[in-house]
Amino acid sequence: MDYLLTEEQQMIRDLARRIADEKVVPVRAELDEKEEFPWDIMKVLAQSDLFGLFIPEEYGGLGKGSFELCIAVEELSRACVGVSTTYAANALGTYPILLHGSDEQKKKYLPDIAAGKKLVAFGLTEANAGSDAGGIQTTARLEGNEYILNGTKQWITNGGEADIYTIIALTDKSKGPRGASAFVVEKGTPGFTFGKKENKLGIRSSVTRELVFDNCRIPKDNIIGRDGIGFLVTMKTLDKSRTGVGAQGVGVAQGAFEEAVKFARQRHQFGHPVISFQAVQHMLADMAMQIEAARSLVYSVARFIDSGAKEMSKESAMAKAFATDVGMKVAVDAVQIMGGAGYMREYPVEKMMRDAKILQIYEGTNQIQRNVIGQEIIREAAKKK
Ligand code: COS
Repeated sequence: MDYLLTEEQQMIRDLARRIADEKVVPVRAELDEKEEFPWDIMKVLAQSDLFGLFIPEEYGGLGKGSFELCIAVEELSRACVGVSTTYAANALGTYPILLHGSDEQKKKYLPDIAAGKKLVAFGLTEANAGSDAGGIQTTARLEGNEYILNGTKQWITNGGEADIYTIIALTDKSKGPRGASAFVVEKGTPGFTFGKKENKLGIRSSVTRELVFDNCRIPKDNIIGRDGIGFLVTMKTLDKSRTGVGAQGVGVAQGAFEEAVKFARQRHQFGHPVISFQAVQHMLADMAMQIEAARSLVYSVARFIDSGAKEMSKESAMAKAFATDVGMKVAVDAVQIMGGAGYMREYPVEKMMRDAKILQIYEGTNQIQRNVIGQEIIREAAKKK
């Protein structure tokens, strides 16, 4: 389908696809097997200016929006969701600074992020605060000109590899979520260390690690926005980033679909290529329809966000849930079409299936997305009354 990309958007797609085909596809199985962080690929993305896509020109970026970021994320995901997660989580971690940071913070951090010199991670989740993001326990106590952080963040993408961390912590425990604030914490700050590295089902080249804060002192000025708006910063950040997770769903679905078509043309059974059987054609037809529907939704929502929309929770949640459910379904169906071969490590679809699962879980499970959509439906209905 023609999505009427501008010449520039098409160039971004071509660039990201070339990097995916030439640099990611040849190494993805090995990165997955060895759980190796894709630094070499990150360097190529940096040299190609793709880290600066969504960062304003005044801070050294290309000044593009969610749409262009989604295109790049989709193309990388078509090759490897482990790699695209590393890249997309960088944007997730940057959004708090971009959306609520001071001009000084933007000047200090964004140029290095745009140049791909420094990688970012977002630290919200804790052992007892996953879907219930308001239940975090990490604290930040103000003492003189410093905040002192204590607590442990769990399952943090890019943990240990990133240089810059945007961290959500409670400045006033008695207020619950309304007592949360957001901070920038730099790697190497005394009292900030890295704990357990997770061994995962999929996205194994993406690193997932604990962040441990033990009387970690950071300058008072590292607060993002003001005291008490940490939950809002979190929600606005997730509203912006969830469409990108949807783009990952579209990308992995596209990658798995292409593998299934290629295989079904080559594989002969009963004297015919299996693609000639209607049972297989119908599966491929459903996959193709679902991919175009997911892509259309993700692109529409990304364009809506870039139009300057202030409220996008419902739309972002729809794009995330729909497109990642499609990503999972199409990856499973690709394995099914390829049969025994699909199940083997020799072919890429078993990895795509393992990778796709996380998309239905992280940045808010798809059940939480449906909660967000449901709450908005109720709000809209109440307004009309
Ligand atoms: N934008 C602005 N404000 C928002 C918001 C949004 N998108 N979503 C919620 N809020 C506000 C609410 O308006 C409410 O404000 P008041 O206290 O002033 O009324 C406050 O935040 C709490 O909202 P709510 O009552 O809906 O929160 P819950 O405790 O029920 O938690 C959340 C629901 C939003 C936390 C849950 O739906 C969610 O998104 N969980 C997943 C978190 C997640 O993605 N974790 C993974 C992150 S790792 S990358």
